[in-house]
Amino acid sequence: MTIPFPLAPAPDDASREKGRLMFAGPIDFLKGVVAMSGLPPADRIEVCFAGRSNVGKSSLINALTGRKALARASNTPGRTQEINYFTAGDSHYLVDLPGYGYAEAPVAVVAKWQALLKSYLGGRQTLRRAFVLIDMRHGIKKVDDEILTLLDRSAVTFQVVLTKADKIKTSEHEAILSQVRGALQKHPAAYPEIIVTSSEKGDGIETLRTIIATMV
Ligand SMILES: Nc1nc2c(ncn2[C@@H]2O[C@H](COP(=O)(O)OP(=O)(O)OP(=O)(O)O)[C@@H](O)[C@H]2O)c(=O)[nH]1
Ligand SMILES: [Mg+2]
Repeated sequence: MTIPFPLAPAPDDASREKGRLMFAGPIDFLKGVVAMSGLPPADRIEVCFAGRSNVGKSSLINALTGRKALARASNTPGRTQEINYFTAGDSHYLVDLPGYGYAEAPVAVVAKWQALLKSYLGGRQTLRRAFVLIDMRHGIKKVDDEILTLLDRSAVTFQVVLTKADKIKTSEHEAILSQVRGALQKHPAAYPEIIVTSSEKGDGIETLRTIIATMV
């Protein structure tokens, strides 16, 4: 029997080298966007990092680029409140998104950035893939599922990236993976491979670099 939604395989040497080169090259902060009208020209491959507040989006971008503070990461949920664009060479945009499912900030502020997040996820034509980050300790929750449904409706391919793998025991991985696989079954826009990562320890980072760099 084939497992639905297997783990992404380890990259071969040539692809890994492509990933390494791209992320060793220039990666720069371009701009923070607060309205759809502020998006940069849609002239290259774009991937974004979406997920609940505090799931580790900004930390993952820092791990990918090997820089501690390129994207602002913090223990305070709701740290990223704008759509932050980074350029990787001149071929890709990497996009750090505000988190969803965060209720502690003033209602009007949250509503504004959530609306922007939804417009972006549903309306950016050159968005090639949305990486949806899921905390490996928690699996897919209702708020995540709502975002996945939005991505289905907008026909945006999304790939699940499990984060903070270092925070749970390896023996607990399978149970979480089966919960995630079960939840993905009903999402036609789900890319059929899952990536397990730890920004802290480096797990999965090379694989994710390769996936981004070899995307055409
Ligand atoms: N142990 C461990 N901690 C992590 C990992 N990734 C992120 N964290 C921690 O989780 C917290 C939140 O990380 P961020 O990267 O700021 O999360 P975010 O998703 O960008 O959060 P918002 O911008 O608020 O939506 C920080 O304290 C990070 O150090 C990981 O792989 N392992
Ligand atoms: Mg962030």
